[in-house]
Amino acid sequence: MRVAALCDIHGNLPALEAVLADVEREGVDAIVCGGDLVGGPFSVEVFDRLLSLQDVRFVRGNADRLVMEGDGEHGVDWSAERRRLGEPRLATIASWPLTVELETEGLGRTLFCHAIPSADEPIFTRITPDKDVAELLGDVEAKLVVCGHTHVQFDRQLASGLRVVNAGSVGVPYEGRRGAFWAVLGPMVELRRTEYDVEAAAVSIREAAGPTGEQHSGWLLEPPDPDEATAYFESQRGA
Ligand SMILES: [Mn+2]
Repeated sequence: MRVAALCDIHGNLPALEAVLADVEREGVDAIVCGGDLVGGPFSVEVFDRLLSLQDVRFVRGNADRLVMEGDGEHGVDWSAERRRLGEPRLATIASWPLTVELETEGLGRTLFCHAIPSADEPIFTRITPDKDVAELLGDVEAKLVVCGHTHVQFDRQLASGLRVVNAGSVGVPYEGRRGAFWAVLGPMVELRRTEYDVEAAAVSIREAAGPTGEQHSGWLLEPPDPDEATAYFESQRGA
Protein backbone atom coordinates (compact mmCIF):
# COMPACT_ATOMS: atom_id res chain seq x y z
CA MET A 1 0.00 0.00 0.00
CA ARG A 2 0.88 3.66 -0.32
CA VAL A 3 0.66 5.68 2.88
CA ALA A 4 0.55 9.38 3.74
CA ALA A 5 2.27 10.23 7.03
CA LEU A 6 0.87 13.30 8.78
CA CYS A 7 2.71 14.19 11.98
CA ASP A 8 2.59 17.03 14.48
CA ILE A 9 -0.59 18.70 13.29
CA HIS A 10 -0.91 20.45 16.68
CA GLY A 11 -4.47 21.59 16.11
CA ASN A 12 -3.70 23.52 12.92
CA LEU A 13 -6.93 22.87 11.02
CA PRO A 14 -6.20 25.10 7.98
CA ALA A 15 -2.91 23.27 7.41
CA LEU A 16 -4.60 19.88 7.80
CA GLU A 17 -7.36 20.74 5.33
CA ALA A 18 -4.80 21.76 2.71
CA VAL A 19 -2.79 18.58 3.23
CA LEU A 20 -5.89 16.38 3.07
CA ALA A 21 -6.75 17.89 -0.31
CA ASP A 22 -3.27 16.91 -1.53
CA VAL A 23 -3.58 13.48 0.07
CA GLU A 24 -6.83 12.94 -1.80
CA ARG A 25 -5.19 13.85 -5.12
CA GLU A 26 -2.38 11.46 -4.25
CA GLY A 27 -4.82 8.56 -3.93
CA VAL A 28 -3.04 6.81 -1.06
CA ASP A 29 -4.43 3.67 0.57
CA ALA A 30 -4.05 4.85 4.13
CA ILE A 31 -3.11 7.79 6.32
CA VAL A 32 -0.99 7.40 9.41
CA CYS A 33 -1.34 10.24 11.86
CA GLY A 34 2.06 10.19 13.52
CA GLY A 35 1.29 11.82 16.84
CA ASP A 36 0.79 15.27 18.34
CA LEU A 37 -2.58 15.83 16.80
CA VAL A 38 -3.54 18.03 19.79
CA GLY A 39 -1.80 20.89 21.56
CA GLY A 40 -3.00 23.77 19.45
CA PRO A 41 -5.94 25.99 18.53
CA PHE A 42 -8.31 23.59 16.74
CA SER A 43 -7.61 20.21 18.33
CA VAL A 44 -11.29 19.24 18.47
CA GLU A 45 -11.87 20.09 14.82
CA VAL A 46 -8.67 18.30 13.73
CA PHE A 47 -9.61 15.24 15.77
CA ASP A 48 -13.15 15.06 14.39
CA ARG A 49 -11.97 15.64 10.81
CA LEU A 50 -9.42 12.82 10.95
CA LEU A 51 -11.76 10.44 12.76
CA SER A 52 -14.34 11.01 10.01
CA LEU A 53 -11.99 9.62 7.35
CA GLN A 54 -11.61 6.02 6.27
CA ASP A 55 -8.32 4.20 6.58
CA VAL A 56 -6.63 6.40 9.14
CA ARG A 57 -4.32 4.93 11.77
CA PHE A 58 -3.06 6.84 14.77
CA VAL A 59 0.05 6.74 16.91
CA ARG A 60 0.23 8.70 20.13
CA GLY A 61 2.63 11.60 20.55
CA ASN A 62 3.85 13.31 23.69
CA ALA A 63 1.32 16.13 23.31
CA ASP A 64 -1.48 13.55 22.99
CA ARG A 65 -0.21 11.96 26.20
CA LEU A 66 0.07 15.31 27.99
CA VAL A 67 -3.54 16.16 27.16
CA MET A 68 -4.62 12.82 28.62
CA GLU A 69 -2.62 13.52 31.75
CA GLY A 70 -4.05 17.03 31.93
CA ASP A 71 -0.84 18.90 32.55
CA GLY A 72 2.64 19.41 31.19
CA GLU A 73 4.67 22.13 29.61
CA HIS A 74 5.00 23.38 26.01
CA GLY A 75 3.08 26.57 26.79
CA VAL A 76 -0.28 24.88 26.27
CA ASP A 77 -3.23 25.10 28.67
CA TRP A 78 -3.75 21.35 28.86
CA SER A 79 -6.76 21.46 31.18
CA ALA A 80 -8.55 23.77 28.73
CA GLU A 81 -7.66 21.34 25.93
CA ARG A 82 -9.10 18.50 28.00
CA ARG A 83 -12.34 20.37 28.57
CA ARG A 84 -12.72 21.15 24.88
CA LEU A 85 -11.95 17.60 23.78
CA GLY A 86 -14.22 15.92 26.34
CA GLU A 87 -14.01 12.42 27.79
CA PRO A 88 -15.00 10.33 24.74
CA ARG A 89 -12.26 11.86 22.57
CA LEU A 90 -9.75 11.57 25.42
CA ALA A 91 -10.62 7.89 25.77
CA THR A 92 -9.96 7.41 22.07
CA ILE A 93 -6.59 9.18 22.35
CA ALA A 94 -5.73 6.94 25.30
CA SER A 95 -6.24 3.92 23.07
CA TRP A 96 -3.67 4.99 20.49
CA PRO A 97 -0.52 2.85 20.39
CA LEU A 98 3.07 4.07 20.23
CA THR A 99 3.66 2.31 16.91
CA VAL A 100 1.82 1.18 13.78
CA GLU A 101 3.42 -1.17 11.29
CA LEU A 102 2.32 -1.40 7.66
CA GLU A 103 3.71 -2.98 4.51
CA THR A 104 4.33 -0.17 2.04
CA GLU A 105 4.69 -0.67 -1.68
CA GLY A 106 8.33 -0.83 -2.75
CA LEU A 107 9.62 -0.07 0.75
CA GLY A 108 8.60 -3.14 2.74
CA ARG A 109 7.85 -3.29 6.43
CA THR A 110 7.42 0.25 7.67
CA LEU A 111 7.23 1.19 11.34
CA PHE A 112 5.51 4.45 12.23
CA CYS A 113 6.12 6.13 15.58
CA HIS A 114 6.15 9.66 16.99
CA ALA A 115 9.64 10.00 18.54
CA ILE A 116 11.06 6.47 18.86
CA PRO A 117 9.19 3.13 18.90
CA SER A 118 9.34 2.71 22.68
CA ALA A 119 8.68 6.29 23.85
CA ASP A 120 7.13 9.56 22.74
CA GLU A 121 9.79 12.07 23.83
CA PRO A 122 13.39 11.08 23.06
CA ILE A 123 14.98 13.30 20.46
CA PHE A 124 17.19 12.58 17.49
CA THR A 125 17.74 14.72 14.42
CA ARG A 126 19.09 14.50 10.91
CA ILE A 127 22.64 14.99 12.26
CA THR A 128 22.53 12.66 15.27
CA PRO A 129 25.30 10.04 14.87
CA ASP A 130 24.10 6.72 13.39
CA LYS A 131 25.08 4.72 16.45
CA ASP A 132 23.05 6.99 18.74
CA VAL A 133 20.01 6.77 16.47
CA ALA A 134 20.33 2.98 16.29
CA GLU A 135 20.57 2.79 20.07
CA LEU A 136 17.46 4.93 20.52
CA LEU A 137 15.42 3.00 17.97
CA GLY A 138 16.38 -0.38 19.49
CA ASP A 139 15.66 -3.65 17.70
CA VAL A 140 13.67 -2.78 14.62
CA GLU A 141 12.64 -5.55 12.25
CA ALA A 142 11.11 -3.15 9.75
CA LYS A 143 13.16 -1.77 6.86
CA LEU A 144 11.91 1.77 7.31
CA VAL A 145 11.06 3.85 10.37
CA VAL A 146 8.85 6.92 9.91
CA CYS A 147 8.73 9.41 12.76
CA GLY A 148 7.93 13.04 13.54
CA HIS A 149 8.30 14.96 16.82
CA THR A 150 11.13 17.40 15.92
CA HIS A 151 9.22 19.20 13.15
CA VAL A 152 12.11 18.99 10.64
CA GLN A 153 11.93 16.60 7.68
CA PHE A 154 14.73 14.24 6.79
CA ASP A 155 15.38 10.99 4.98
CA ARG A 156 18.52 9.16 6.05
CA GLN A 157 19.99 5.70 5.96
CA LEU A 158 21.85 4.39 8.97
CA ALA A 159 25.06 2.38 8.65
CA SER A 160 22.97 -0.67 9.58
CA GLY A 161 20.93 -0.19 6.40
CA LEU A 162 17.82 0.94 8.26
CA ARG A 163 16.16 3.90 6.58
CA VAL A 164 14.75 6.57 8.87
CA VAL A 165 12.39 9.28 7.67
CA ASN A 166 11.05 12.25 9.57
CA ALA A 167 7.80 13.31 7.87
CA GLY A 168 8.08 16.85 9.27
CA SER A 169 5.21 18.79 10.81
CA VAL A 170 1.85 19.63 9.25
CA GLY A 171 0.95 22.27 11.80
CA VAL A 172 4.15 23.82 13.20
CA PRO A 173 7.06 23.16 10.84
CA TYR A 174 10.57 24.37 11.61
CA GLU A 175 11.61 24.40 7.97
CA GLY A 176 12.55 28.03 7.37
CA ARG A 177 9.75 28.36 4.83
CA ARG A 178 6.01 28.41 5.05
CA GLY A 179 3.74 25.47 4.35
CA ALA A 180 2.59 22.16 5.78
CA PHE A 181 5.08 19.30 5.69
CA TRP A 182 4.31 15.58 5.42
CA ALA A 183 5.41 12.48 3.52
CA VAL A 184 4.21 9.83 1.10
CA LEU A 185 5.59 6.32 1.54
CA GLY A 186 5.47 3.98 -1.46
CA PRO A 187 6.83 3.21 -3.88
CA MET A 188 9.39 5.94 -3.09
CA VAL A 189 9.85 8.12 -0.03
CA GLU A 190 8.51 11.56 -0.95
CA LEU A 191 8.98 14.44 1.47
CA ARG A 192 6.16 16.81 0.68
CA ARG A 193 5.27 20.44 1.31
CA THR A 194 1.74 21.76 0.83
CA GLU A 195 1.14 25.47 0.49
CA TYR A 196 -1.84 27.07 2.17
CA ASP A 197 -2.98 30.53 3.19
CA VAL A 198 -0.66 30.94 6.16
CA GLU A 199 -1.58 34.59 6.70
CA ALA A 200 -5.26 33.70 7.13
CA ALA A 201 -4.40 30.70 9.30
CA ALA A 202 -2.23 32.87 11.53
CA VAL A 203 -5.13 35.27 12.09
CA SER A 204 -7.59 32.51 12.97
CA ILE A 205 -5.05 30.80 15.24
CA ARG A 206 -4.24 34.03 17.05
CA GLU A 207 -7.95 34.64 17.63
CA ALA A 208 -8.71 31.08 18.71
CA ALA A 209 -5.79 30.36 20.99
CA GLY A 210 -5.28 33.44 23.14
CA PRO A 211 -1.73 33.97 24.46
CA THR A 212 -0.34 30.74 22.98
CA GLY A 213 -1.86 31.68 19.63
CA GLU A 214 0.59 34.55 19.38
CA GLN A 215 3.52 32.14 19.52
CA HIS A 216 1.91 29.59 17.20
CA SER A 217 1.02 32.16 14.55
CA GLY A 218 4.54 33.61 14.81
CA TRP A 219 6.02 30.19 14.01
CA LEU A 220 3.81 29.97 10.94
CA LEU A 221 4.57 33.44 9.62
CA GLU A 222 8.31 33.31 10.30
CA PRO A 223 9.17 29.61 10.38
CA PRO A 224 12.22 28.74 12.49
CA ASP A 225 15.31 27.74 10.54
CA PRO A 226 15.73 23.94 10.31
CA ASP A 227 19.47 24.04 11.00
CA GLU A 228 18.93 26.19 14.08
CA ALA A 229 16.09 23.94 15.25
CA THR A 230 18.29 20.87 14.67
CA ALA A 231 21.19 22.43 16.60
CA TYR A 232 18.83 23.28 19.45
CA PHE A 233 17.44 19.74 19.57
CA GLU A 234 20.96 18.29 19.49
CA SER A 235 21.83 20.45 22.51
CA GLN A 236 18.79 18.99 24.30
CA ARG A 237 19.62 15.36 23.53
CA GLY A 238 20.24 13.41 26.67
CA ALA A 239 19.92 16.60 28.69
MN1 LIG B 1 6.06 15.64 19.78
